[in-house]
Amino acid sequence: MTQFPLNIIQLDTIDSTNNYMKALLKSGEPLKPYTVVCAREQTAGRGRQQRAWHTEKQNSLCMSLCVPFEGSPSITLLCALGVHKALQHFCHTPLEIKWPNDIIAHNRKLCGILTEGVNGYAVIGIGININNKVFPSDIAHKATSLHLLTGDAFSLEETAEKVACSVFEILEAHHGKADESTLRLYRNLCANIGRKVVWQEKSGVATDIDPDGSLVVSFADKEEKISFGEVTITDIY
Ligand code: BTX
Repeated sequence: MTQFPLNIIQLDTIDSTNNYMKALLKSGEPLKPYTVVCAREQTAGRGRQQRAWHTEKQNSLCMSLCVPFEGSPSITLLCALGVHKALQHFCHTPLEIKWPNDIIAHNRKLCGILTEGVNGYAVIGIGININNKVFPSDIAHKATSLHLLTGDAFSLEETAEKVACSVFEILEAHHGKADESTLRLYRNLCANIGRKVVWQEKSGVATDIDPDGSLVVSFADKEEKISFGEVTITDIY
């Protein structure tokens, strides 16, 4: 894996590393290349649609990085592939991607990614359960961690560096846009494909990933390309 000269801003406690990165970008201060914001503790971590993201001091990794946004929504798929590649090095359990960008193992969420746009940049927030042993009751049935998967303890710093380098590597190699080779890789890792899914209370079967990054779902009446909203896989969380 390519080593990038990361500029890591290590924070102790922050509301959200994505908020911190967005404020940096809005301030107009030039950012050093390969800047990564990491926090030991996040007090108001966010998922998509303003859902809460749970983190635990010392055990959870919360980090944000940013890249100039070239305009393709498929950047989200590339980020998921970059994180997947880095995390798969740490465990033997086959990891999958739940569209668009959860990393899952045994049908449980190991990592969530929140991509937001600001001032021509994509801010990519990555939350990974690393050394967590237990989770709050509302997510206990759907969360897992690298520790629970392997029995090992991991360095948050080392994991952050590997994940950041892997994401920068794939984004640079493909100019922030999924191409045929990355789409093929994504389809092979995507947990949705071939399974029953529900979107906006309609059931269907996910059949493909479109080059623009949307999920193709075959419903009883027609096929649709889904680019937003929550898609639930029927038999998992
Ligand atoms: P999401 O909206 O797909 O997932 C959020 C949902 O996942 C929650 O509603 C809850 O059910 C479940 N959940 C919450 N915390 C966890 C967890 N630790 N493990 C497993 N499941 C959980 C996913 O959003 C995107 C998350 C991005 C988080 C990063 S952390 C760094 C950056 N800063 C920030 O505020 N957000 C990002």
